[in-house]
Amino acid sequence: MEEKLALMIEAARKSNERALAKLISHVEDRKPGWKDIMKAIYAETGRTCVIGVTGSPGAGKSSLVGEFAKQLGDMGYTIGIIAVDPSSPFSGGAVLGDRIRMRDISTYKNIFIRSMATRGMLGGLCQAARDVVRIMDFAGRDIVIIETVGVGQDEIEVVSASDYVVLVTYPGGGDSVQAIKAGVMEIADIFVVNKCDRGGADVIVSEISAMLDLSTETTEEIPPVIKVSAFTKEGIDKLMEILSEFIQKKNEGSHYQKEHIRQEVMSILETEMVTLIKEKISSNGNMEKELKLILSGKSDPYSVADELIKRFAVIKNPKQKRKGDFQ
Ligand SMILES: Nc1nc2c(ncn2[C@@H]2O[C@H](COP(=O)(O)OP(=O)(O)OP(=O)(O)O)[C@@H](O)[C@H]2O)c(=O)[nH]1
Ligand SMILES: [Mg+2]
Repeated sequence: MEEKLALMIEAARKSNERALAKLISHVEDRKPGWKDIMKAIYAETGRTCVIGVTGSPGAGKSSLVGEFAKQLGDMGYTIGIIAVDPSSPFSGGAVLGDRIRMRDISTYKNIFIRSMATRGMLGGLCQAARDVVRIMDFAGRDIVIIETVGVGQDEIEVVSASDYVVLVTYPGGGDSVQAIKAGVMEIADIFVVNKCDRGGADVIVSEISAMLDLSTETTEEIPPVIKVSAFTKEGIDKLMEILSEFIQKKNEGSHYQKEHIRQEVMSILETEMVTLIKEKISSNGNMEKELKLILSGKSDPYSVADELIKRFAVIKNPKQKRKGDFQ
């Protein structure tokens, strides 16, 4: 490994925030040596408790994350926050709002904040988030909180890779309970109804509880549903109590671990395979020959895809490599 990278790792190990930020950028941008960094730090990770916070836009996720990050910081934990920005042009205002709210807490010495775009993440958003979590973990963050708007499949995947998932909703958010995306409901470990200072929260709490009663198997534990207000701080104590239990449980060993690792290896494989095949294709005439065959009616996209997979991704006998096979 390059000496510069080794030095960066060494400084991040000692919790140097500049080195931590640089290391994250290096890996996020997939600069040369990124994988060596991840390999080098892996053995020293796995300690951090990862809390995913998701929910409808404007539910108060950032306000709540700010609140419990401060409290956890005061309890002596070091915190990393990953704010996954909705990079859609429609939510430009929300991103700015996030930054302002996040700025309030970024002056806390125990809190390190990192924003992440949802688009254009090399290697996929979920893997990028996992990598950032892991680097923060290596740099000694006890707790990493990931905030995402629970709208896209990618984002659901991001939170599902967390140890615990907090789902935030609020009264007045339209058809709030119906708005909870299928797929998020199942992965939530706690349901938080925010903005209870406004009224109407009890109705949402009962609706969610009724829904959980119906959908949860009798052998499963029903996740808690609590109402809070990031403004008046009502219910925040209860929320902190539950989060502390999560953190405690994580320290005793997470049952998700094996499944998470399986998913991670699959996701790394998927992106690496696609990258490799793309490279092979572009250095082998960029499919010009095959495209001509399709255009002239002599082949079709399905057969070409099959043929390219055979040619570039399947090594039948590694000793007899053909030209164009993976090296
Ligand atoms: N009345 C009331 N308003 C709140 C509460 N918490 C947050 N808000 C307001 O709700 C709006 C959205 O809050 P955010 O914390 O940015 O919500 P978010 O879920 O992070 O929003 P996005 O990241 O844009 O999806 C802001 O105007 C907050 O001031 C609360 O407990 N009560
Ligand atoms: Mg937010």
